Amino acid sequence: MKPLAPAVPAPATAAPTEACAQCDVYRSASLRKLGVRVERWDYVVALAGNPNTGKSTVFNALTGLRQHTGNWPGKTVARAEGGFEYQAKRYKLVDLPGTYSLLSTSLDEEIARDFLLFGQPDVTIVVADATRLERNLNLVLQVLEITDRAVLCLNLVDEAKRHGLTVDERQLARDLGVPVVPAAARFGRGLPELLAAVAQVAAGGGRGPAHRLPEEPPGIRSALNELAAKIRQAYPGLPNARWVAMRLLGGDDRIAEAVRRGELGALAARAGQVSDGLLQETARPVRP
Ligand SMILES: Nc1nc2c(ncn2[C@@H]2O[C@H](COP(=O)(O)OP(=O)(O)OP(=O)(O)O)[C@@H](O)[C@H]2O)c(=O)[nH]1
Ligand SMILES: [Mg+2]
Repeated sequence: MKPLAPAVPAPATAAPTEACAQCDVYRSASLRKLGVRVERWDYVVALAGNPNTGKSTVFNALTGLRQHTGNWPGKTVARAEGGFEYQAKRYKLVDLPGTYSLLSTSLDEEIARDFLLFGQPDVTIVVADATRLERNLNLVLQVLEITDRAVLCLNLVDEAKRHGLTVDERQLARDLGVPVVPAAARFGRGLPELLAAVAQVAAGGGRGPAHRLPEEPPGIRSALNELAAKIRQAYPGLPNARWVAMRLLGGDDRIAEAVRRGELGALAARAGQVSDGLLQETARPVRP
């Protein structure tokens, strides 16, 4: 019997070249939205940022889920989780409530702060509003005190352009020591570059010297140094002892409790394992 249609020759496939990795089409094609199916993952990625900056818009675009988005702040009140696969790695993405700071003065701030500190995401994407960069940088700097495994997603660049604002993202990346990706998430712009930057940081690259807040006031310097030294002694390997000391001096009950209950010990152990390369050696397998 004759075939109904002539056989279509298989398309010629060539191995991707180095140039392919720079191409948006190639990069987007390696994204697979996993919705809520994230039982196994290689990396955990947190989405943090001020309210109303487009975190859930980025979350939806990458996972294919439909977190509520809208034109007023405070829509995301608890953390939402979803997943995506990119260049053969599986990522669990956690959408955090919008916060102006991580000083834990409200439930939202506590949820976001606790996740960044105790959840120890492999990468934190801070979504910032390019039209209100100065205000947004407050949170960015606080996040960088906790972790340098971060990517700044400079969102709403379409709005910024409408207002005649441009941001020198290269200079900003140099100043902060983390990748900065301009984006207009509502229109899908910048997302391929964001994925590439996240993958790079997840794999341990992409960062310069971490930005740290300028010198603290001399009045508290010696107390801070003394306390930080004790914390380092008690929890060798803890990546942000100075930040913990600062919070303790600021009377942060949550951190004091974490020190008392030994929760910081678990963090230090994991940080130590990572730096020893133990987790990498076991291929960061895919946690349960
Ligand atoms: N013009 C423009 N609007 C955007 C962009 N990204 C998101 N938005 C819009 O901004 C509004 C807020 O977006 P969300 O994704 O809900 O912001 P969010 O950061 O999750 O907000 P909270 O959960 O309240 O913190 C929505 O109306 C989005 O459609 C963008 O790049 N450009
Ligand atoms: Mg949201």
